[in-house]
Amino acid sequence: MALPRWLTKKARVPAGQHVVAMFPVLHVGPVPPFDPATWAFNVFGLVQEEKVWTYEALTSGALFPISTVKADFHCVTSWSKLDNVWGGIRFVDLLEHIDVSPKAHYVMAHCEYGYTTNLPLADLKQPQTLLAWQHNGVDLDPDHGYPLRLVVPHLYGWKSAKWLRGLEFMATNEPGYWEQRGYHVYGDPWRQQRYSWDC
Ligand SMILES: Nc1nc2c(c(=O)[nH]1)N[C@H]1C(S)=C(S)[C@@H](COP(=O)(O)O)O[C@H]1N2
Ligand SMILES: [Mo]
Repeated sequence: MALPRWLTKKARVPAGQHVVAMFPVLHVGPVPPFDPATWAFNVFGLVQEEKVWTYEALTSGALFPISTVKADFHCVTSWSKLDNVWGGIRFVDLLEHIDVSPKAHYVMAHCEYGYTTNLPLADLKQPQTLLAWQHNGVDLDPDHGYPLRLVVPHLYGWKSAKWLRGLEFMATNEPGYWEQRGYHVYGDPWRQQRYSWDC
């Protein structure tokens, strides 16, 4: 009988990836400043009612339960960082407070300075998908996305949008920042979906 994938570290690393010990910082553009007094999280698009939450409302634990998820992280540039413990709120717990139109099947993540990435709603609904502000028990470094980042560990790292400011519900799968520049529209590391021409 084959060993389950999680029993061996080697089996947890997709083809074309290598494990790193440190936590690389990778993004385009500068690291944005954060002012909790003016920061707001916006939910818009195909929803019955648009929502705006303050940082306090989102992260206090009063509206949305705080969860941790342990997961490996795979960047398309070939590094993988194993065993990250992310802290934040699960997308599914956020969804409890959003009246999504039945026409919505995709979501665009919107970040500071215009970075975007597109995801199927079904992938955001996976229990390991978080809106996170902690990594390994401490607040994220601003470099790694503080005050809020998406963590979608089953897809390549560019989908784990840092400095997240909103989610737009959409009927069609519109390409985000890297997807418009040749990256794969879905980005499954287990199928090496790096570029748009990969199956
Ligand atoms: N806003 C924003 N989020 C982003 C990026 C970016 O350029 N801008 N880069 C992505 C890429 S390609 C990767 S691999 C991860 C890296 O996360 P890290 O810097 O915390 O390791 O962030 C993702 N999130
Ligand atoms: Mo990446």
